[in-house]
Order: sequence, then structure tokens, then C-alpha cells
Amino acid sequence: MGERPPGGPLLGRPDGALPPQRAGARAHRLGDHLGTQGIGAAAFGPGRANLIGEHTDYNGGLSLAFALQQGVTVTAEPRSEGITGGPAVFVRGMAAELRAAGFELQPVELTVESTLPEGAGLSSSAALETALCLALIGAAGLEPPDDRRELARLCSRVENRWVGARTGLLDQIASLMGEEGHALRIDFRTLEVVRIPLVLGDWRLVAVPSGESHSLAAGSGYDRRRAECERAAELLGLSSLRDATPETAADLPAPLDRRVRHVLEENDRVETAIAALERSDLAEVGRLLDASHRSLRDLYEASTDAVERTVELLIAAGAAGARMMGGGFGGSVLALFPPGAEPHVGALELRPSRGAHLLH
Ligand code: GAF
Repeated sequence: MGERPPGGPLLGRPDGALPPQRAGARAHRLGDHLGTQGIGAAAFGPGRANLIGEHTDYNGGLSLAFALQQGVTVTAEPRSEGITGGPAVFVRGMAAELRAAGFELQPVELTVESTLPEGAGLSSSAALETALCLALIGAAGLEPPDDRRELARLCSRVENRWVGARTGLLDQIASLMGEEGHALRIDFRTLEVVRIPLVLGDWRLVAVPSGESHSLAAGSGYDRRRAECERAAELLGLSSLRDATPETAADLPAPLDRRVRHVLEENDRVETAIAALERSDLAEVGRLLDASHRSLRDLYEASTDAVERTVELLIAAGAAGARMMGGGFGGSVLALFPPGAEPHVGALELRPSRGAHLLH
């Protein structure tokens, strides 16, 4: 511990520091007789699905995402020294970021269990981060800050500085703030989060792995797209692509013009999808998923042959809409099935669920 991160940008506002550490009710209740041994804790962090609004988070745009019932459970058992167990880079990074934010952690041994497939675009890493974060705070007898966006920023710093993936805040906010039966409309310019009822009735949302594992690491397709968006914003003299317009975007050199067009139209699709959900028009949501996929494939160029085959199979099986989900270049395909149509074998049913929480 005590190692410094390899560096990289800090997401969120520069004033996004956590409130000073405070002794929580758990510490008052249990602290005395436990001395420095701390208390055990276990926490669950869900994966996430993004209904629509892809590659918009790091462009100050909009997404409509939800937490899954599948996720990662981290158990922290008191030990006499050190923080051991679990995936080393995440544990080192999380402990360092929590300490830097003022949390006095206790020695624990960590055990990690997951019901999420890795590399499938369902954000197993955000699920690990959010469970780890709550388990370490809980095992120290402390309380997390009330505003979960603060924790999302902290988890995201672990991802950016320690794991080395320059991701946005989508996955961490969805994992930490998810609500049963709801999707979250996240505005990444203001970090305003609004709950939108996601009433599916007899319709089903499923994720199907394309069979191709994706990566968000430095040098990946994801990383290159992010750099292109930064370059486009720079050429337009903007701090984020949220403020670009179709007219100014059209003057950019290729392929930056296409990338910006995707971002702008995807933001619009988020609002259109919310309006469709409000009038229970799931067929329209399906059409929007298809439109999002075409844009991700043709304008953002983030698809692969395996993803295309998976989308085709799902449409042939009767999906009302299907699209690549998450960072792209592999991972899972999200599909919306009307009543009566059967997703093929291997489909993981997705239900909007509660966000990360302590189990004990
Ligand atoms: C991945 C990233 F982690 C998110 O921040 C987001 O950019 C997403 O890809 C694309 O919408 O899940």
C-alpha cells in the first residue's frame, strides 16, 4: 500500500472530494470492544446494463442505464494486519483512494465472488469497485457519504488511475445508484440523476455475449474513440461534445464528423426513449435500440463481425430491437423481446435492480 497511481486524468469536478471521514453509528456501537481489529462486512455491487446512450458519458451527454440483479459480492473479514485477497490492482487502488479521501481503513482479508461474466460488457469491474468500496468502508465501522455520486467518482478514479482504463462515470453511477424497477437518466454534464420507471410487463430485456471479450484499456478501440472525441471537441473549441451542433460537426474532418454525429444523435435518442417509456411504447424503444446500433456500427465504428452476427441472430429470433452495449469492440448485445418471442439459449435476462449495498 501507499504506492502512487500510474497517473491519468481525474474525472468529475476538481472539488469532488469526499466529505471528511466521520465515525458512523456502526463504529460507535461496536468500536470499543473491537479495538483496532475492525468489524467484518460484506457488500454487493451490481453490474449494469445501458438501455441507451452509449459513448456519451465521457462527452458530457446523456445515458439511460440500470443496475442488474447479477453482480459481485465482497466479504471483508477482520485480520491483524494488511488488506489482503481480491484482485490486487483493484484492492491496492481502492485502499489508496479511500485513504486519500480520509477513510481510516482496518486490516481485512477479502473474498470476492461474482455472478457476472467478465469482459461481457456488463461492467464487472464497476461491480467489483462498488462492492469493494462499501465493504472496506463498512469493515472499518465507517459510513459512506450520503451522495453516492461522490463514491462513483472515487471508484472511477480507481479505474482511471490504477486499472488504467479511461472510462467515464456511467458504470459506477448505475451500479451505485440503481433502483429496483427503474432506469436512471444520467446527465453527465451536471451529474443530475433522475429515476425513470422501466415497466416491461411481458416484454423481456436480455444480454447475449457476442463471444468476443472486450477491453477498455489504454490502446483499445474504446480508448481511441475517446481520444477522437477529445480531438473533435478541441477543434470545435468546446470543453465537451454536449455543446456541439450537427452543423459545426459536419465541418470536422472524417472520421471525427461521424463520431460527433453519433454522440449528438445518441443524446437525442435517450430523450426519445424516455418519452416512449412514459407512454409504455416498448415497440418504439426497440426501434431506438436498432437505430443506436446502426449509429454505433456505421458512425462510431465500434462493432465487430461477432457482434453483428449476434445482433442478426437476436433480430431473427424475434427481438423488437438489439444493439451492442457498453464500450463496444466485443462484449454483449442487448435485446428487447416482445411477449411470446423466445430469446435464444445463453441469453441473460436483465431486470432493473437495487444499487450497491452492504449485506452485513
Ligand atoms: C464502458 C465505459 F466504462 C463507460 O464509461 C462508457 O463509456 C461505456 O463503455 C460506453 O457508453 O462501459
